[in-house]
Amino acid sequence: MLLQYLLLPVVFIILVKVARRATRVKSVPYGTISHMSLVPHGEASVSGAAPHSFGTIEEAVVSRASVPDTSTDDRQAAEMDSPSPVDSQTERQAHVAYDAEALVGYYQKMVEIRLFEDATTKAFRQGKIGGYLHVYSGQEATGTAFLGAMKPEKGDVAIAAYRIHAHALLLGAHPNNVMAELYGKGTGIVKGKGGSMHLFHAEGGMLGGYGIVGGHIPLAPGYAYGLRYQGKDGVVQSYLGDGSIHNGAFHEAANLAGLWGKSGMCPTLFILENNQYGMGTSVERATAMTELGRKFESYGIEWERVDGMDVQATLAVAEQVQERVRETGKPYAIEAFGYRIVPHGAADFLEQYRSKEEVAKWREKDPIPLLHGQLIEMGIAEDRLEAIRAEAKAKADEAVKFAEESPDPDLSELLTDVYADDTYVEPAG
Ligand SMILES: Cc1ncc(C[n+]2csc(CCOP(=O)(O)OP(=O)(O)O)c2C)c(N)n1
Ligand SMILES: [Mg+2]
Repeated sequence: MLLQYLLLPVVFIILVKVARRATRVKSVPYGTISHMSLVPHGEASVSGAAPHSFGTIEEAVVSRASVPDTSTDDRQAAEMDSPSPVDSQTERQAHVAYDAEALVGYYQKMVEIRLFEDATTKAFRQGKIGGYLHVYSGQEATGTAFLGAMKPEKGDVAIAAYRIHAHALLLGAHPNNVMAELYGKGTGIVKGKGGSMHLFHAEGGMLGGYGIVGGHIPLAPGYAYGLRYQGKDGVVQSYLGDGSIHNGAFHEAANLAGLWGKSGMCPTLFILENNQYGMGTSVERATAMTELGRKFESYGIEWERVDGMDVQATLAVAEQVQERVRETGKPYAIEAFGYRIVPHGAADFLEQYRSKEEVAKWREKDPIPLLHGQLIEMGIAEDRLEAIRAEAKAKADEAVKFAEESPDPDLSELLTDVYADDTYVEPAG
Protein backbone atom coordinates (compact mmCIF):
# COMPACT_ATOMS: atom_id res chain seq x y z
CA MET A 1 0.00 0.00 0.00
CA LEU A 2 2.76 2.40 1.05
CA LEU A 3 4.63 1.44 -2.08
CA GLN A 4 1.57 2.31 -4.15
CA TYR A 5 1.42 5.81 -2.61
CA LEU A 6 5.10 6.31 -3.33
CA LEU A 7 4.88 5.05 -6.88
CA LEU A 8 1.85 7.08 -7.95
CA PRO A 9 3.56 10.52 -7.88
CA VAL A 10 6.61 9.08 -9.66
CA VAL A 11 4.45 7.63 -12.45
CA PHE A 12 2.59 10.94 -12.68
CA ILE A 13 5.81 12.93 -13.04
CA ILE A 14 7.09 10.58 -15.73
CA LEU A 15 3.81 10.90 -17.66
CA VAL A 16 3.93 14.70 -17.53
CA LYS A 17 7.52 14.70 -18.77
CA VAL A 18 6.69 12.37 -21.65
CA ALA A 19 3.68 14.50 -22.63
CA ARG A 20 5.73 17.70 -22.51
CA ARG A 21 8.44 16.20 -24.65
CA ALA A 22 5.89 15.05 -27.20
CA THR A 23 4.28 18.46 -27.54
CA ARG A 24 7.43 20.57 -27.31
CA VAL A 25 8.12 22.70 -30.38
CA LYS A 26 11.36 21.37 -31.73
CA SER A 27 13.87 24.12 -32.15
CA VAL A 28 14.08 23.62 -35.88
CA PRO A 29 14.66 27.00 -37.40
CA TYR A 30 12.45 27.86 -40.33
CA GLY A 31 12.78 30.53 -42.93
CA THR A 32 16.33 30.69 -41.76
CA ILE A 33 19.58 30.48 -43.54
CA SER A 34 20.06 27.08 -41.94
CA HIS A 35 17.56 25.53 -44.29
CA MET A 36 16.92 28.23 -46.82
CA SER A 37 19.26 27.87 -49.68
CA LEU A 38 19.94 31.23 -51.25
CA VAL A 39 21.31 29.61 -54.36
CA PRO A 40 19.48 27.30 -56.76
CA HIS A 41 19.05 23.67 -55.82
CA GLY A 42 21.99 21.53 -56.67
CA GLU A 43 24.51 24.30 -56.13
CA ALA A 44 26.51 25.07 -53.04
CA SER A 45 24.10 26.56 -50.56
CA VAL A 46 24.80 28.66 -47.51
CA SER A 47 23.77 25.62 -45.55
CA GLY A 48 21.87 22.37 -45.76
CA ALA A 49 18.15 21.73 -45.95
CA ALA A 50 15.93 20.94 -42.99
CA PRO A 51 12.20 20.49 -42.84
CA HIS A 52 9.90 22.88 -41.06
CA SER A 53 6.55 22.33 -39.44
CA PHE A 54 4.94 25.13 -37.54
CA GLY A 55 1.40 26.49 -37.15
CA THR A 56 -0.62 28.72 -34.88
CA ILE A 57 -3.12 27.38 -32.38
CA GLU A 58 -5.91 28.76 -34.59
CA GLU A 59 -4.47 26.96 -37.56
CA ALA A 60 -4.09 23.77 -35.59
CA VAL A 61 -7.86 23.37 -35.41
CA VAL A 62 -8.18 23.41 -39.20
CA SER A 63 -8.17 19.75 -40.16
CA ARG A 64 -6.50 18.71 -43.40
CA ALA A 65 -9.72 16.96 -44.38
CA SER A 66 -11.56 20.26 -44.54
CA VAL A 67 -9.06 21.85 -46.88
CA PRO A 68 -10.11 21.76 -50.55
CA ASP A 69 -7.91 19.65 -52.75
CA THR A 70 -6.83 22.34 -55.18
CA SER A 71 -3.07 22.35 -55.17
CA THR A 72 -1.28 25.64 -55.37
CA ASP A 73 0.18 24.49 -58.68
CA ASP A 74 -3.34 24.28 -60.09
CA ARG A 75 -4.00 27.63 -58.56
CA GLN A 76 -0.95 29.19 -60.12
CA ALA A 77 -1.71 27.68 -63.50
CA ALA A 78 -5.28 28.96 -63.35
CA GLU A 79 -4.22 32.36 -62.08
CA MET A 80 -1.36 33.00 -64.42
CA ASP A 81 -3.23 31.65 -67.47
CA SER A 82 -6.46 33.48 -66.86
CA PRO A 83 -6.36 36.75 -68.69
CA SER A 84 -5.29 39.70 -66.66
CA PRO A 85 -6.95 42.75 -68.24
CA VAL A 86 -3.64 44.24 -69.19
CA ASP A 87 -2.12 41.74 -71.57
CA SER A 88 0.86 43.87 -72.35
CA GLN A 89 2.80 42.58 -69.37
CA THR A 90 4.64 39.85 -71.23
CA GLU A 91 5.23 42.20 -74.12
CA ARG A 92 6.59 44.73 -71.69
CA GLN A 93 8.86 42.21 -70.10
CA ALA A 94 10.25 41.29 -73.47
CA HIS A 95 11.25 44.89 -73.98
CA VAL A 96 12.69 45.58 -70.58
CA ALA A 97 16.13 44.11 -70.34
CA TYR A 98 17.86 44.63 -67.04
CA ASP A 99 21.57 44.78 -67.12
CA ALA A 100 23.30 42.30 -64.89
CA GLU A 101 24.82 45.02 -62.70
CA ALA A 102 21.40 46.44 -61.86
CA LEU A 103 20.16 42.95 -61.05
CA VAL A 104 23.11 42.33 -58.74
CA GLY A 105 21.91 45.35 -56.79
CA TYR A 106 18.45 43.80 -56.48
CA TYR A 107 19.99 40.48 -55.47
CA GLN A 108 21.82 42.26 -52.68
CA LYS A 109 18.64 43.91 -51.41
CA MET A 110 16.72 40.64 -51.46
CA VAL A 111 19.45 38.70 -49.69
CA GLU A 112 19.73 41.41 -47.05
CA ILE A 113 16.02 41.14 -46.35
CA ARG A 114 16.09 37.35 -46.19
CA LEU A 115 19.02 37.21 -43.79
CA PHE A 116 17.56 39.97 -41.66
CA GLU A 117 14.33 37.95 -41.45
CA ASP A 118 16.26 34.81 -40.55
CA ALA A 119 17.92 36.69 -37.72
CA THR A 120 14.56 37.98 -36.44
CA THR A 121 13.14 34.46 -36.49
CA LYS A 122 16.05 33.13 -34.52
CA ALA A 123 15.77 35.91 -31.95
CA PHE A 124 12.02 35.32 -31.63
CA ARG A 125 12.57 31.66 -31.00
CA GLN A 126 15.16 32.49 -28.36
CA GLY A 127 12.54 34.58 -26.60
CA LYS A 128 14.40 37.83 -27.26
CA ILE A 129 11.67 39.29 -29.46
CA GLY A 130 8.22 39.31 -27.93
CA GLY A 131 4.74 39.76 -29.36
CA TYR A 132 4.23 38.78 -32.98
CA LEU A 133 6.63 38.31 -35.83
CA HIS A 134 5.68 37.86 -39.50
CA VAL A 135 8.50 37.56 -41.97
CA TYR A 136 8.58 38.34 -45.68
CA SER A 137 10.55 35.35 -46.93
CA GLY A 138 9.50 34.37 -50.46
CA GLN A 139 7.86 37.73 -51.20
CA GLU A 140 11.02 39.80 -51.58
CA ALA A 141 10.65 40.21 -55.35
CA THR A 142 7.45 42.19 -54.94
CA GLY A 143 8.50 44.69 -52.28
CA THR A 144 11.95 45.14 -53.78
CA ALA A 145 10.64 46.13 -57.20
CA PHE A 146 7.62 48.22 -56.25
CA LEU A 147 9.14 50.07 -53.31
CA GLY A 148 12.17 50.64 -55.51
CA ALA A 149 9.92 52.49 -57.96
CA MET A 150 8.91 55.08 -55.36
CA LYS A 151 10.25 58.61 -55.71
CA PRO A 152 10.59 60.03 -52.21
CA GLU A 153 11.54 63.44 -53.64
CA LYS A 154 8.07 63.61 -55.19
CA GLY A 155 6.39 62.72 -51.90
CA ASP A 156 5.64 59.05 -52.66
CA VAL A 157 4.66 56.98 -49.66
CA ALA A 158 3.77 53.37 -48.86
CA ILE A 159 1.19 52.08 -46.41
CA ALA A 160 1.29 48.38 -45.57
CA ALA A 161 -0.12 45.79 -43.19
CA TYR A 162 2.09 43.90 -40.74
CA ARG A 163 4.48 41.76 -42.80
CA ILE A 164 6.64 44.81 -43.18
CA HIS A 165 10.21 44.53 -41.98
CA ALA A 166 11.27 44.47 -45.62
CA HIS A 167 9.24 47.56 -46.45
CA ALA A 168 10.99 49.56 -43.74
CA LEU A 169 14.43 48.31 -44.79
CA LEU A 170 13.81 48.96 -48.46
CA LEU A 171 12.68 52.49 -47.70
CA GLY A 172 15.92 53.27 -45.97
CA ALA A 173 15.41 52.45 -42.30
CA HIS A 174 18.65 51.21 -40.76
CA PRO A 175 18.59 47.47 -40.00
CA ASN A 176 19.99 48.17 -36.52
CA ASN A 177 17.00 50.36 -35.67
CA VAL A 178 14.49 48.01 -37.24
CA MET A 179 15.91 45.09 -35.27
CA ALA A 180 15.98 47.18 -32.09
CA GLU A 181 12.31 47.95 -32.66
CA LEU A 182 11.49 44.27 -32.77
CA TYR A 183 13.38 43.88 -29.50
CA GLY A 184 11.27 46.71 -28.01
CA LYS A 185 14.36 48.82 -27.38
CA GLY A 186 14.54 52.60 -27.08
CA THR A 187 16.76 52.76 -30.19
CA GLY A 188 14.04 51.19 -32.34
CA ILE A 189 12.63 53.08 -35.31
CA VAL A 190 9.55 53.98 -33.30
CA LYS A 191 11.37 54.04 -29.96
CA GLY A 192 10.38 50.47 -29.14
CA LYS A 193 6.70 51.36 -29.00
CA GLY A 194 5.53 49.64 -32.17
CA GLY A 195 7.21 46.27 -32.51
CA SER A 196 7.16 44.08 -35.58
CA MET A 197 3.70 45.06 -36.85
CA HIS A 198 3.84 48.80 -36.33
CA LEU A 199 6.99 49.99 -37.99
CA PHE A 200 6.92 53.57 -39.24
CA HIS A 201 9.63 55.45 -41.09
CA ALA A 202 8.20 58.72 -42.29
CA GLU A 203 11.52 60.06 -43.66
CA GLY A 204 11.58 57.18 -46.14
CA GLY A 205 7.86 57.44 -46.90
CA MET A 206 6.89 54.37 -44.92
CA LEU A 207 3.64 55.25 -43.16
CA GLY A 208 3.06 51.97 -41.28
CA GLY A 209 2.69 49.08 -40.21
CA TYR A 210 -0.90 48.08 -39.15
CA GLY A 211 -2.04 44.91 -37.41
CA ILE A 212 -5.79 45.05 -37.99
CA VAL A 213 -6.30 43.11 -41.19
CA GLY A 214 -7.81 45.38 -43.85
CA GLY A 215 -8.05 48.30 -41.45
CA HIS A 216 -5.18 50.15 -43.07
CA ILE A 217 -6.53 50.03 -46.63
CA PRO A 218 -8.72 53.17 -46.47
CA LEU A 219 -5.73 55.23 -45.32
CA ALA A 220 -4.20 55.01 -48.79
CA PRO A 221 -6.96 56.62 -50.89
CA GLY A 222 -7.46 59.17 -48.13
CA TYR A 223 -3.79 60.12 -48.16
CA ALA A 224 -3.75 60.07 -51.96
CA TYR A 225 -6.74 62.40 -52.15
CA GLY A 226 -4.99 64.63 -49.63
CA LEU A 227 -1.90 64.83 -51.84
CA ARG A 228 -3.86 66.03 -54.87
CA TYR A 229 -5.98 68.32 -52.69
CA GLN A 230 -2.74 70.04 -51.72
CA GLY A 231 -1.55 70.11 -55.33
CA LYS A 232 1.21 67.57 -54.69
CA ASP A 233 2.60 65.10 -57.14
CA GLY A 234 3.07 62.02 -54.94
CA VAL A 235 1.75 58.49 -55.31
CA VAL A 236 0.59 56.24 -52.49
CA GLN A 237 1.42 52.56 -52.62
CA SER A 238 -1.12 50.50 -50.72
CA TYR A 239 0.01 46.97 -49.81
CA LEU A 240 -2.65 44.45 -48.91
CA GLY A 241 -2.85 40.69 -48.53
CA ASP A 242 -5.23 38.18 -50.11
CA GLY A 243 -6.73 37.69 -46.66
CA SER A 244 -7.69 41.34 -46.33
CA ILE A 245 -9.52 41.82 -49.62
CA HIS A 246 -12.74 40.35 -48.25
CA ASN A 247 -12.84 42.86 -45.46
CA GLY A 248 -15.47 45.61 -45.79
CA ALA A 249 -12.77 48.25 -45.37
CA PHE A 250 -11.25 47.16 -48.68
CA HIS A 251 -14.52 47.53 -50.56
CA GLU A 252 -15.29 50.96 -49.16
CA ALA A 253 -11.78 52.15 -49.86
CA ALA A 254 -11.69 50.73 -53.40
CA ASN A 255 -15.06 52.29 -54.16
CA LEU A 256 -13.90 55.74 -53.09
CA ALA A 257 -10.58 55.30 -54.85
CA GLY A 258 -12.32 54.47 -58.13
CA LEU A 259 -14.70 57.37 -57.72
CA TRP A 260 -12.10 59.98 -56.80
CA GLY A 261 -9.84 58.62 -59.53
CA LYS A 262 -12.41 59.66 -62.13
CA SER A 263 -11.40 63.24 -61.49
CA GLY A 264 -7.70 62.43 -61.14
CA MET A 265 -7.81 62.82 -57.36
CA CYS A 266 -6.67 59.40 -56.18
CA PRO A 267 -3.10 58.47 -57.11
CA THR A 268 -3.09 55.09 -55.35
CA LEU A 269 -1.20 52.03 -56.53
CA PHE A 270 -2.75 49.01 -54.82
CA ILE A 271 -0.34 46.12 -54.49
CA LEU A 272 -2.24 43.00 -53.58
CA GLU A 273 0.28 40.45 -52.36
CA ASN A 274 -1.54 37.21 -53.06
CA ASN A 275 0.56 34.67 -51.20
CA GLN A 276 -2.41 32.28 -51.34
CA TYR A 277 -3.11 32.18 -47.60
CA GLY A 278 -4.45 34.39 -44.86
CA MET A 279 -3.04 32.59 -41.84
CA GLY A 280 -4.38 29.04 -42.29
CA THR A 281 -7.08 29.95 -44.82
CA SER A 282 -6.41 29.42 -48.49
CA VAL A 283 -7.96 31.74 -51.05
CA GLU A 284 -10.49 29.03 -52.05
CA ARG A 285 -11.69 28.74 -48.50
CA ALA A 286 -12.13 32.50 -48.21
CA THR A 287 -14.06 33.45 -51.36
CA ALA A 288 -16.08 31.97 -54.21
CA MET A 289 -14.50 34.38 -56.67
CA THR A 290 -10.83 33.53 -56.44
CA GLU A 291 -9.51 35.81 -59.17
CA LEU A 292 -8.68 38.43 -56.64
CA GLY A 293 -7.45 41.13 -58.99
CA ARG A 294 -10.89 41.24 -60.57
CA LYS A 295 -12.35 42.54 -57.33
CA PHE A 296 -10.84 45.90 -58.24
CA GLU A 297 -12.79 45.92 -61.50
CA SER A 298 -16.08 46.35 -59.65
CA TYR A 299 -14.84 49.73 -58.57
CA GLY A 300 -13.59 50.89 -61.94
CA ILE A 301 -9.95 50.23 -61.08
CA GLU A 302 -7.76 48.71 -63.76
CA TRP A 303 -5.34 46.00 -62.70
CA GLU A 304 -2.86 43.45 -63.88
CA ARG A 305 -1.25 40.33 -62.53
CA VAL A 306 2.45 39.82 -62.11
CA ASP A 307 4.57 36.84 -61.11
CA GLY A 308 5.54 37.84 -57.59
CA MET A 309 8.29 35.22 -57.40
CA ASP A 310 10.38 36.71 -60.18
CA VAL A 311 12.03 40.05 -59.62
CA GLN A 312 12.55 40.62 -63.34
CA ALA A 313 8.79 40.28 -63.82
CA THR A 314 7.97 42.68 -60.99
CA LEU A 315 10.60 45.16 -62.14
CA ALA A 316 9.20 45.12 -65.65
CA VAL A 317 5.95 46.52 -64.32
CA ALA A 318 6.77 48.53 -61.21
CA GLU A 319 8.18 51.77 -62.52
CA GLN A 320 5.70 52.08 -65.37
CA VAL A 321 2.63 51.65 -63.23
CA GLN A 322 3.98 53.99 -60.56
CA GLU A 323 4.41 56.73 -63.17
CA ARG A 324 1.08 55.96 -64.80
CA VAL A 325 -0.68 56.52 -61.47
CA ARG A 326 1.25 59.74 -60.94
CA GLU A 327 0.27 61.07 -64.37
CA THR A 328 -3.39 60.09 -64.30
CA GLY A 329 -4.21 60.53 -60.61
CA LYS A 330 -6.23 57.34 -61.03
CA PRO A 331 -5.83 54.24 -58.90
CA TYR A 332 -4.34 51.11 -60.42
CA ALA A 333 -3.92 47.64 -58.95
CA ILE A 334 -1.31 44.91 -59.15
CA GLU A 335 -1.96 41.37 -58.07
CA ALA A 336 1.47 39.97 -57.24
CA PHE A 337 0.91 36.23 -57.28
CA GLY A 338 3.32 34.33 -55.09
CA TYR A 339 3.67 32.19 -52.03
CA ARG A 340 4.61 32.53 -48.40
CA ILE A 341 7.42 29.96 -48.25
CA VAL A 342 7.56 30.19 -44.47
CA PRO A 343 4.83 29.75 -41.87
CA HIS A 344 2.40 32.61 -41.28
CA GLY A 345 4.13 33.86 -38.17
CA ALA A 346 6.86 32.81 -35.83
CA ALA A 347 4.33 30.95 -33.70
CA ASP A 348 2.98 29.00 -36.69
CA PHE A 349 4.43 25.60 -35.90
CA LEU A 350 1.98 23.02 -37.27
CA GLU A 351 1.01 24.30 -40.73
CA GLN A 352 -1.80 21.77 -40.96
CA TYR A 353 -3.53 23.84 -43.60
CA ARG A 354 -1.04 22.97 -46.34
CA SER A 355 1.13 20.02 -47.18
CA LYS A 356 4.89 19.83 -46.89
CA GLU A 357 5.00 18.82 -50.54
CA GLU A 358 3.20 22.00 -51.55
CA VAL A 359 5.62 24.14 -49.56
CA ALA A 360 8.58 22.26 -51.01
CA LYS A 361 7.32 22.83 -54.56
CA TRP A 362 7.01 26.55 -54.01
CA ARG A 363 10.43 26.74 -52.42
CA GLU A 364 11.72 25.59 -55.77
CA LYS A 365 10.44 28.94 -57.06
CA ASP A 366 12.09 30.95 -54.29
CA PRO A 367 12.85 34.34 -55.88
CA ILE A 368 16.38 34.54 -54.50
CA PRO A 369 17.79 31.30 -55.95
CA LEU A 370 15.88 32.14 -59.13
CA LEU A 371 17.67 35.46 -59.50
CA HIS A 372 20.94 33.84 -58.46
CA GLY A 373 20.63 31.38 -61.33
CA GLN A 374 19.79 34.17 -63.77
CA LEU A 375 22.84 36.15 -62.66
CA ILE A 376 25.17 33.20 -63.04
CA GLU A 377 23.80 32.69 -66.54
CA MET A 378 24.52 36.33 -67.27
CA GLY A 379 28.14 35.78 -66.32
CA ILE A 380 28.25 37.14 -62.78
CA ALA A 381 30.84 35.26 -60.73
CA GLU A 382 29.65 33.07 -57.87
CA ASP A 383 32.39 34.55 -55.64
CA ARG A 384 30.82 37.95 -55.99
CA LEU A 385 27.37 36.69 -55.02
CA GLU A 386 28.83 34.76 -52.14
CA ALA A 387 30.51 37.93 -50.89
CA ILE A 388 27.13 39.68 -51.03
CA ARG A 389 25.58 36.93 -48.90
CA ALA A 390 28.43 37.11 -46.41
CA GLU A 391 28.09 40.89 -46.12
CA ALA A 392 24.34 40.63 -45.66
CA LYS A 393 24.85 38.07 -42.91
CA ALA A 394 27.32 40.38 -41.19
CA LYS A 395 24.81 43.25 -41.38
CA ALA A 396 22.09 41.11 -39.84
CA ASP A 397 24.44 39.96 -37.08
CA GLU A 398 25.41 43.54 -36.38
CA ALA A 399 21.73 44.50 -36.15
CA VAL A 400 21.16 41.77 -33.58
CA LYS A 401 24.18 42.90 -31.56
CA PHE A 402 22.99 46.50 -31.68
CA ALA A 403 19.49 45.51 -30.56
CA GLU A 404 20.77 43.34 -27.75
CA GLU A 405 23.07 46.03 -26.42
CA SER A 406 20.52 48.84 -26.72
CA PRO A 407 18.75 50.20 -23.65
CA ASP A 408 15.05 49.74 -22.98
CA PRO A 409 12.91 52.81 -23.72
CA ASP A 410 13.19 55.49 -21.09
CA LEU A 411 10.28 55.63 -18.66
CA SER A 412 9.76 59.29 -19.59
CA GLU A 413 8.65 58.07 -23.04
CA LEU A 414 5.64 56.32 -21.60
CA LEU A 415 3.16 59.09 -22.34
CA THR A 416 4.79 60.72 -25.35
CA ASP A 417 3.69 60.12 -28.98
CA VAL A 418 0.13 59.35 -27.93
CA TYR A 419 -1.66 62.15 -29.80
CA ALA A 420 -0.69 63.86 -33.05
CA ASP A 421 -0.46 67.62 -33.28
CA ASP A 422 -3.68 69.02 -34.71
CA THR A 423 -2.61 70.49 -38.03
CA TYR A 424 -4.97 72.25 -40.42
CA VAL A 425 -4.13 71.67 -44.09
CA GLU A 426 -4.88 74.33 -46.71
CA PRO A 427 -6.22 73.13 -50.07
CA ALA A 428 -4.18 73.90 -53.19
CA GLY A 429 -4.92 77.12 -55.09
C1 LIG B 1 -9.63 42.40 -38.36
C2 LIG B 1 -8.69 41.24 -38.12
N1 LIG B 1 -9.19 39.98 -38.19
C3 LIG B 1 -8.38 38.93 -37.98
C4 LIG B 1 -7.06 39.11 -37.67
C5 LIG B 1 -6.14 37.91 -37.46
N2 LIG B 1 -5.24 37.78 -38.58
C6 LIG B 1 -3.95 38.15 -38.48
S1 LIG B 1 -3.13 37.91 -39.90
C7 LIG B 1 -4.48 37.33 -40.69
C8 LIG B 1 -4.40 36.89 -42.13
C9 LIG B 1 -4.16 37.98 -43.11
O1 LIG B 1 -3.79 37.42 -44.35
P1 LIG B 1 -3.25 38.25 -45.55
O2 LIG B 1 -3.98 39.55 -45.62
O3 LIG B 1 -3.32 37.38 -46.73
O4 LIG B 1 -1.75 38.60 -45.17
P2 LIG B 1 -0.47 37.64 -45.09
O5 LIG B 1 -0.38 37.17 -43.68
O6 LIG B 1 -0.67 36.54 -46.05
O7 LIG B 1 0.67 38.52 -45.43
C10 LIG B 1 -5.56 37.31 -39.83
C11 LIG B 1 -6.90 36.82 -40.22
C12 LIG B 1 -6.59 40.44 -37.59
N3 LIG B 1 -5.32 40.72 -37.29
N4 LIG B 1 -7.42 41.49 -37.82
MG1 LIG C 1 -1.91 36.20 -47.62
